[in-house]
Amino acid sequence: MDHKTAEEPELSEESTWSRRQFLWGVGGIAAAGAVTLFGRRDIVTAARGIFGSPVDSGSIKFYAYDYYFVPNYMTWRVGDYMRVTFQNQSHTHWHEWTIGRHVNEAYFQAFGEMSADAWQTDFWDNVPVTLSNPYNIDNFVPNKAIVTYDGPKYQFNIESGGDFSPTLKPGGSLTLSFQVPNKPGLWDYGCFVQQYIHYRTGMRGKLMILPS
Ligand SMILES: [Cu+2]
Repeated sequence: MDHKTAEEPELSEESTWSRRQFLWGVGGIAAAGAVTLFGRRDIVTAARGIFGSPVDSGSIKFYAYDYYFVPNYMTWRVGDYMRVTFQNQSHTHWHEWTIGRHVNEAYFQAFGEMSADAWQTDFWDNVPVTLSNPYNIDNFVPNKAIVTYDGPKYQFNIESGGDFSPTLKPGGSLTLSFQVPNKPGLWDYGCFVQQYIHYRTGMRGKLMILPS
């Protein structure tokens, strides 16, 4: 699908997807278009670099920008303990972090009754994870993860529906601590804010999980 022409209909459509209450931020659409090429190049880089990349473990930082992730590929190993601090570096935009397989591409063109599930398989299903240090959390959807909250629950703005996803306001951050589950292989991650525009313009990456 040609993403440049495909964006056009969405510009004239009002968002009807309200689950996460995402805002069509001022200038957000134009900015999303402007970074399209950069996003594409990042994907190519990710595909090249994913094999043989160093294995992350322990404490790592994971950043959201407009509209890409740093890093845009990661390698984890089954059984390793991870403490990922997810931080939204944008001053203007909300961003989320989801991990899964098989993006529901039909929704790229969907309006109205659009499901909030971006992935057919959610990586976090049945995965124990502890959330801590919430700051400027817009909402958090646990889906089927086994979540422990470090601190008062209201700070996490827990919602239901859709994939496991912390969504951070501009400048927000959150730490996710977990043991890499026995789900080896290649996974994708992405941000589906603003009806997939973030994802389509480059806000995605690859996660390789090595067997233990
Ligand atoms: Cu985003």
